[in-house]
This record gives sequence, C-alpha cells and structure tokens, in this order.
Amino acid sequence: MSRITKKEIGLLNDYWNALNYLAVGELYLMDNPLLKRPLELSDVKPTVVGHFGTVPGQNLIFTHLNREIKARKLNMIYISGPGHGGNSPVAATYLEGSYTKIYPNITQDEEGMQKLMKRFSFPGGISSHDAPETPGSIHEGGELGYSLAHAFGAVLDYPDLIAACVVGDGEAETGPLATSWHLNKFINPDSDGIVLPILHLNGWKINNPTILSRMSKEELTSLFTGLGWHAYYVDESEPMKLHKKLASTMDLVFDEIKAIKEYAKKNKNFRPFYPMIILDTPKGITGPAEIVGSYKSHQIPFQVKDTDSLQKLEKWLRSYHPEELFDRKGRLRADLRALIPDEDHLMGLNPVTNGGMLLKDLVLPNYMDYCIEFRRRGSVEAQDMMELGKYLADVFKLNEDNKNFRLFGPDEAVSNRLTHVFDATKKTWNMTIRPKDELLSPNGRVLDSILSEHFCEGALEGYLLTGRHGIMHSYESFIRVIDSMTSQHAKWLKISKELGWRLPISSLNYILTSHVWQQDHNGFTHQDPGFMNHMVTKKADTVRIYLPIDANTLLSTVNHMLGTKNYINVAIASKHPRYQWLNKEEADEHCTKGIGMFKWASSFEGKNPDVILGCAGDTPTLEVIAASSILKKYMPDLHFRVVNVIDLFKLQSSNKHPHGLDDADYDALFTKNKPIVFNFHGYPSLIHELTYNRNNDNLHVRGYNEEGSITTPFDMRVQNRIDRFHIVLDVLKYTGLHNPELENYCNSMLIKHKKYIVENGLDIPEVRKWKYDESTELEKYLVDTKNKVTLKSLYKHEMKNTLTVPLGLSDKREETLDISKVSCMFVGGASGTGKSMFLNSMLTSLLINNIDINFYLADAKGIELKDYNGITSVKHFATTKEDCKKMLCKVHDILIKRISLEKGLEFKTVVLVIDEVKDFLDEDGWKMINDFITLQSCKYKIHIFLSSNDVTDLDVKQVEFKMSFDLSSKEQSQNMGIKDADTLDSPGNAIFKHNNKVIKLTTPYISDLEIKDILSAL
Ligand SMILES: Cc1ncc(C[n+]2csc(CCOP(=O)(O)OP(=O)(O)O)c2C)c(N)n1
Repeated sequence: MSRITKKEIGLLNDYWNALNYLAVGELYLMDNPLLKRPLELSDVKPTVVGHFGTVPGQNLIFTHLNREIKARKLNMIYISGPGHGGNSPVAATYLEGSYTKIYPNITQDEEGMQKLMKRFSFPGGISSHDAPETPGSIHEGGELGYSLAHAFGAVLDYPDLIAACVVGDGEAETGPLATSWHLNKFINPDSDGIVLPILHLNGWKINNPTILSRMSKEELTSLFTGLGWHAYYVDESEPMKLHKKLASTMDLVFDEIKAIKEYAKKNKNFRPFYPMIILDTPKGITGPAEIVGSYKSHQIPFQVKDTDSLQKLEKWLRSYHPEELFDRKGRLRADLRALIPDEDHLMGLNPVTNGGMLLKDLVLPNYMDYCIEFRRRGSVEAQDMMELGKYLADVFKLNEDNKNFRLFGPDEAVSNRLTHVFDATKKTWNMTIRPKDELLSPNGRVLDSILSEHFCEGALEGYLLTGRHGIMHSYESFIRVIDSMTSQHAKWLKISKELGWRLPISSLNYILTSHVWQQDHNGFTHQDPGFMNHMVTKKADTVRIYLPIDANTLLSTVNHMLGTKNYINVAIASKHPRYQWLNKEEADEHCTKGIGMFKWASSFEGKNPDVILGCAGDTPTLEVIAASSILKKYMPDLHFRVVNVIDLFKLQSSNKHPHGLDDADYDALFTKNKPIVFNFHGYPSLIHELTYNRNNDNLHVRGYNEEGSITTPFDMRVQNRIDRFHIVLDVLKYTGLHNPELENYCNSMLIKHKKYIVENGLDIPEVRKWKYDESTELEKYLVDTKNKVTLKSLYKHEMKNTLTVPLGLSDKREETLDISKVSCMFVGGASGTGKSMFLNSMLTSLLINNIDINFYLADAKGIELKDYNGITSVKHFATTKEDCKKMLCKVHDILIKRISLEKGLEFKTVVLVIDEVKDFLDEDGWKMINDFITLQSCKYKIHIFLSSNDVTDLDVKQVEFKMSFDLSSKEQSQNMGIKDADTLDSPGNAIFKHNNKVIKLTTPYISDLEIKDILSAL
C-alpha cells in the first residue's frame, strides 16, 4: 500500500474519535446524544455499568482494520477477546452501518444514536459485553480465554477468511488462551484462512498489572517467536504517531499475509510463521487523564452523581469534538464515511458471523447400514465407539466436497476407539512428520493432536458458529474441564434464538466415552459422570442427553444428533467390547421413543408389574438385564418390568422439557405406586431431580457414588451398588418379598466376589462368563405354548431320504411340507419373529435327511445362514447383490437347460434360498423368480425359498406356497395375501398358506448349538 499521508492520519484519528465518543456515550448517556445542549444529570444513566479501559484500543484496531479491508477488499471478521468492552464493537458496527441494517430502528441519525446509547448496558437493552446481539460477532467476551480458539475454528476450511482477533493481555494469562497460540501449527496455509492475533498490551487487568506488559520487548519477542509467530510491535501513546505506526505496521502485516497465501498456493507442506501485532498503548487512552495508563480505567472511570462529575463527563465527551464528527442530524461526516468499506466487506455483516446463513445440511449415510446384526440378543460383543467410527468415516467421505464436518478431541480419537474415521481422513497437523508418527497430515480433518479440551472445544464452537458441523469427543470425566465453555455456548444459543436475525447453527455435539464404569489402567481420577448434572441446568429448549446402550442405539443417536440445530447434544457411550441388545429396527424404534419397556427382559412381558427395573446407560442396563435373568430363575412368579431410558429428559415432566413424558405416559411405564429400582449411569440425585413431582415417588436410585478406584470392572459396580446382585436385593427390599434362597445366593456371590478379586485380580467367572440366558429367549420364543416345539421333537416320524420337512405344530398335529412340490415359497415376517429360524430348520432337516441336494444360498448379512457356508453341498454362498445375481442366473440357466433336455432324466435336487430378498433382487431378479414359478421349476427339481422382513412393496400374491410370521402392518398382511398375519404376536407363530389351505402353526425351534452339531456331524 502507498505510504500513509498526513491527511489520511487526520481522518483516521477523527474516525477513531467518533467511535470513542459513541462508546463513552453508550456507557453514560440516555439522552442529548450529540451534546447539542449542556449536559444535564437527567441525560445520564442513573447507574453506569460497563467497561472503558479496553475500548479506545479496540476502536483504534477496528478503524485500522477497516482501512486495510477497504484498500484490499479483504474478507475479514473481528473477534474481541476483551469483549467485556462491548461498547466498542457496538459503536464500530453502528458507525459502519451494519448495526442499522440489522436493527433498522437504530437509525444513523440523532434519534438512532440516542436509542443506541440508551440501550447499551441498560435494563431491557443490550449486553455490556460483545454478545450475540452484536452484529459481526461470534464471540461473547464475558468469560475470557477463548478468543483465539474461536478465531481458529472460524478460519478452518475458509481459505480466504481472515479472523482479526484482539487478545487482552490479561486474557492472555488464562490457560485456554495461553495454549491457543499453538493454533498456527494446525492451520493449513492453503486450505484454511488466517488468524491475525492483535495482543492488546494495555498493561492492566481489573486491578493488577498484566504479566506480559511487564516483560521486556526482547522477552516478548522471544516468547512469540518461540510460539511460531512473527511479532510486529507498535508502541506509542501520542495519537498521530500511533496512527502512523499502526497503519504502516498493518500494511506490512497484510502484505505478509498475502505473500503467505500466494506461497501456499504453489508450495505444499510448509509452516509459515504468521504475523501478529503487539499493540502497546496506555489502558483507557483518550479517557480522563487520572485514569489513563492505569487499572483505574478498566471499568467505569467515575460515576456521575453531582455537578462536578457531570461537568467532568461533559468535558471528556466534548474532548472528542462530536460537533466536528457528526452533522446536526447525527450523520457521520461525509469524508469519514468514505473510510468505511463497501457493504459486502463490512465486518458487522460478514455472513460467516451469522453461520446459519451459510449452513449446509450434512449428507448423512443410512446409519442402519452400519448396525450390528445378530441372531440372539446378548450373543454378540462389539465396541460401540468402534462401530460409530465406521459411520463417521462415511460422514467424512460424503461431505468431502463441502468441507463442512470435523471431529475434535484432545489426543483421544484412537483411545476413544474412533479409529475407523482414519479410513477417511487424518489428524490435522502442520508440523514436521516423523517416520514413526501415525495418521498426521496438514489436510487431516480430525483435530486430535493438541492436548487441550479448551482449545478443541473453542475451535469446534468457532467452526459451528461460522456455519459448519462437528463433534467433540472426550473422556467423560475430563469434559468437566470445559463445563464453563459449554455454559457460555448455551447462553449464546439462548440469546441467538431470541434475536430472530441469527439463523440456526448446527448443534454442539458431545460424545463422552471412557466413562465412569470402564476400568482400564485409570482409576478414581477418571470417574466423573457429572457433566449431565451440569447440562440439566441449561435451557430445556437447548439441551439433550442420550445414554445409548449398544452400538445400534449409539449409531441411531449420533445420526439424529448430526441432523439437529441450535442444541447441545450429549451422548455417553461405551468403548469396550459389550453385548449388543437391540437389532437395528428395535434400536431405531427405541431411540425414536427415547424410553421404553424391554418386554424381552421383563417377566410376563412386563404386564401388571409388582416392581419396575429402570435403567439408563450401557453398564447399568447390562446389570439390570443380568438381574432380570436371576429374578426369572429364582422368582418365576414375580411380575417385573424393565424400562430403559435412552433420552434422559423423557423422565422430566413434559411441562419442563419438550422431550418429557406427560404424567399419563410416565405412569403407564412406571406405574403410580409400584417400587421403581432405578440403575443409573451417573449420580443418583439427578434421577430424583428429573422425576421430582412425578406421581410415583416410590423411587430408589442406584448410581455412581464416588466409590472405586483401580479395581475390576464388576467391582466398580459392586462398590457403587449398581451390580446385578444388589439390584436383586433391592427388588426384594422394596417389594417386601422374602426369598431366603435368593438373598443367600446374592449375598454369597457378593462375598465370593470380594474374596476372588483380591486373590485373582479378575472378576468371578460367574460374572466374566455370564451371557444373556438364551433360555429366556427360548421361553419368549415359545410363549403361549406349554409344549416345546423343537425340531428334535418333530422328528418322531421317519423322514429320511424324503424331501419332507417339518412345518410345525398345529393344534398338537404335526404339519409337514413336501418341498418336491414347491417351485417357489415365500416366507415373510418382521425381524425376530422366527422367519430365519424356520429357514434354518428346513435346511438342517434336508441335511439330516441326507438327500443329495445342491444348495445355493444368499444371505446379505452373512449371519442367518452363515453356518452353511463351506459345506460341500453348498455350491454357492452369496453375500452381495452382484454375487446373488450371478447365482440366480446360474440356477436359472440350470432350469432352462433341464427344460430343454429330454424328460425322464434323473436331475439332482437344487434348493435356492435367498434370505432378506429385498437386499438382493432387482427387477431382472424378480423376472427370473417369475420364470421359476410359471415354468414350474419343481418339475425339474429346482425349489426356491425367499424371505423378507418387509413385504410392503413386494408382489408375492402369485407365489404358491407362503408362510408368514408376524408382520408389522395390516397393509403387509394384505400384500402377503395372508389375513391377520400382522396379529401373530408371539415369535415362532406363523400362518402357512397353499391354495385354499391355511394352517396356524407354531414352527420348530432349533438352537445355534444344534445347528452347529448337525453340521459338524455331516
Ligand atoms: C475467565 C475469566 N476470569 C475472570 C474474569 C473477570 N475479568 C473481567 S475483565 C478482566 C481483566 C481483563 O484484562 P485484559 O484481558 O487485559 O483486558 P482489558 O485490559 O483490555 O480490559 C477480568 C479478570 C473474566 N471475565 N473471565
């Protein structure tokens, strides 16, 4: 830029004075904004509250930044670290016109100026701090320390953006700010923007000198050089010289920024030393002489209570010469208006600072595709966070072009088992990378390599506030480090929502793991589930807390969180191998409801309960399920209901939280008076707090009680009494029932446990090897049938060497199916209703009968039929759509060949089974299936079996043999052509239909073990 002229310096000084005048007016005045008449006491606010010391320095900075913006057409935002001087940004945005754009009633004339001055830091008006109400702000300057982190988050993925960030020299003493200087190691100079820190070295805090201001220039330069900054020092108190020095320094700084950006375009992988400015000016410069350059300028230099102080204020205000800066109407002088950048470059109107304007929804994958498949609940172990990582990897991939999603956490992504995200991206790192380093890259989208919860949180907030999406993950206990930052963000959201002009931004999402119940190498210090207690104090329209219990519920929860706006969502998840409880459909339904009964874990399907077992959180839920198995065994007549809570606020009344259940729904689940034994992830008092005022106060909560250090996982539960044995004892206690045998069992297990762990360092085998009791699942499978209908029991008849398989029991009559008559059979039924078990019983029957058959099997999940893969008679086992198509074509070719061959030839029997046909067949596939039906493939010994859990859009009316288990809607029953198939409420119950023959059946049960035994015997 050309050298600054004297005239220009004069204009800059006048502009600065106009800002200073407005800012002092904002503090003191209610009326007489242009001092057209002598000041009267009634013109002054009765109580003056706010800050002055930081204000003139910030006004100076704003004035000079505008000069650079205007000359260079820069895309810049302004962050006021010492934003307690909120009158500065308010004055600055008013003078440049953006304030009036947003608040049209605050006009740029005398009337508007009066309103502006009066509303500042005044009841019913605006905050005394830089705040959501301030145009162009993404930073509330009340709680100090986060300005640089916010600035860093703002410039990520916005390569043209410059965040000019004023850092108070007192603010710089806070931990979060002190660590934030390292942001320059995480900026990609090509694909991210620039943070320009301006250290406001005005020398004092509220009541003390600042540390940095008492260091020598050499010390300061060394400090900032060591931190990777190229510090420009501006040290002056005489206004004209100050303008000159600052203007020429800013010219150099912005030249350097330009050079860095240009260099970065051509040269990859370099780490620039970014420029910063140290502005050393007296605190409260331009204020009354006795307070300038002292801590006394920090807040209000003096209150106006009498004529003396009134005159002093008038003198001070007139020292800025408002009559020379504004015309009679209150309009800024024309030559000063000419200093203002055009509307598209005003910092107060930069759309980046109203992030909702730029927000693009995330493209989310179908989370169901990442869900864990299992045959029996509690039979598969998985690491929930690991599974989530696979989903998040695809969130990264799907949003790669938009570059609007990032993950933040303090050195814990791998520890928190989000390892799979690194299939899609890497960790942000713009320093040297050594051969043994892993996953680092200047292009990585995971901020992981800085151990600062503050910095990660601040960066995420900056990223969200500027219109992008993200997740912060953390050890549950250490998220407490940033409790206060979350509070400030919640406050920001509350005010923003009230404003109307701030558009909704993406929610602040937390995933907390490595939680209180997970004992690894860490102990007592790593146990604190209190973030939930903190969160419930926030506004109900903002906070959401979720406690998923397994991978599928975690996936559903996080998928939901990522689609929300203006919330703070907290999910608490397990990262260790844990049993999986809900299949994807159940997880979807349960998470949508947020609370519900687990019929399968309850006794008598949860009907007429004597006691409710409530649970929230993965570990408490596991213990309640284990307790339920014990109760079923020892107290078969006890009616109990297991209620699981995923969405914690469901417990609160609907008039307190939008997610809360109304009393009728709450009572329907928890009853009005039966004892509730509630097992909770966090501190028990929180459940009492949430359920305060509910009808049923017969509530007994177990949770974390500050017990347990380095010990076994189960001992943590025992010490805090959330373990299965204490739950069972609680059930006895609160129902008043006596069962000495059960009491004895629980107490002896607890004694054994204590002894065993200190001797062996391991949990007792009864706990370690505990598996969800399959017989309870079996019981459920055989509900309403006192007789067991096992496959074995149906083998009384000689079926050897036939193609006859058992269908099931109908009114004690055994029904069979001769599959030699079947060209195509269709089996429908929702997940978990018995459909796949029927296919299994048919296949094992055929194998037992020892018929020489060639099997062709397709199983997308690779679960239901996986045991048959590898058997010699299985000629093809398909798990993908393409492979299944190939297989179908092969069998179709066999059919066509057989038709063309002479009749009478001895063909080998072919059985083709496609489980979950919807995952496999396209239009061509269905055409081939139709051929098998119309050409009557059974004549050529080819038999097709298809199954689907959803028959909504399938046309299966023409299929000759049909079997339906419970379907989830009437419409599906109609499609299937089987009346009332949607009312078959017990798994294993089915309706078979062939021509006009309709039979209601209980189909045969075969356990996984039996299948394995049969197959290994072959
Ligand atoms: C985290 C935090 N601690 C304490 C305070 C109280 N406080 C408000 S202003 C201030 C001094 C700030 O000094 P500095 O950052 O140098 O700002 P300036 O001198 O420009 O006003 C303090 C301690 C605060 N707002 N935030």
